[in-house]
Amino acid sequence: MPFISAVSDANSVLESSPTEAVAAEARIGLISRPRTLAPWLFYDETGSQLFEEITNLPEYYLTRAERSIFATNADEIIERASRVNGNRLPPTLTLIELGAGTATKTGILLAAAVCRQGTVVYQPVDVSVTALEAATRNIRANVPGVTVRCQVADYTTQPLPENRLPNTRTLALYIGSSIGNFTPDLATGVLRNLRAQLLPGDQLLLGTDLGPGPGKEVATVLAAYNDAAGVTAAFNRNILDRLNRELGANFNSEAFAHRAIWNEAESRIEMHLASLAAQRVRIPANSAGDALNLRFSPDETAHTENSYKFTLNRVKDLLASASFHLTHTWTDPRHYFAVNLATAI
Ligand code: AVI
Repeated sequence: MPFISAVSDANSVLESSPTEAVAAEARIGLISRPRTLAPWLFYDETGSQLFEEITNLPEYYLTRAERSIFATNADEIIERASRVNGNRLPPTLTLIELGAGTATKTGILLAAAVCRQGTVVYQPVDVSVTALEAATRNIRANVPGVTVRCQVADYTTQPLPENRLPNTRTLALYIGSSIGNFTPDLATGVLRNLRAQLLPGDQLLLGTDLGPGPGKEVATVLAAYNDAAGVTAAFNRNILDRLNRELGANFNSEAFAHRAIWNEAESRIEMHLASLAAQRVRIPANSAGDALNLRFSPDETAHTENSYKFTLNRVKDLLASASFHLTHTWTDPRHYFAVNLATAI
């Protein structure tokens, strides 16, 4: 799951219990100006279900485009990730997935890996136990030959599983454009943290959403975050409902409008919650401090998410900033999305 605040800040917040982390994050974000609410707050049980719904929306092209790239190129992806220089034995790949969720697209890559090497060890890492249970059920039912070893962890702060066998190579999957939910500096930090746990020659498969350009209108990107059925609006407002449920706050989430805007200068979609009127909200005293009495003026916003959109050059530079060398990129026929393979150097 993505986080937007500084990795070091997120560390200290997330090391506490879930409710304490929510209380601390809400306090830090809601007293700052402009107000913010970190996007990891989206993903309680309701938010995770809403996100699953988003991935099936007609406007949310990202999931379909990435899945189609896997469906067309899975064998080549696995072959390239296994490639060696010279005449050494090809390594056996172990697949680790950061922020695996329910692993719906990953089965395509796992099936290709089983086809190539007979069996495969798959290690999904996620903060959500429920998502990992669903991932395990899904992979066990659909891809024979896979040994699933789950790890409940926040991959931005906690170490990845480590039990490497001889002649194995790690293929780390960081797909779904989750990297796009970090500012550029933090994105480099997340990839450096990953790189520090890999060996030279290990591989990273990075999914990135591409920015508007020839054949991809700004309106297409915007619609993905402002769907007609209002699911993304519900996903955004769920942060406020979550603060009510978990902290006893008294937000009226319907009194906040979902706003998605395209920030051209930063090449990102921003999501905000905008107060529809002058209103007061109270969050009772909790582990993070005294009660908070918040006053929202009409149209005052809380910034909830950034979703960066990339050029291929930007992807290459980002990878290089974390000591990965980009070796191949696959895109869908409309050039909406890119799947990038890189080697740890
Ligand atoms: C998880 N992440 C890549 C999604 C995105 O597209 O930035 C989260 C999301 N926010 C609104 N819709 C989907």
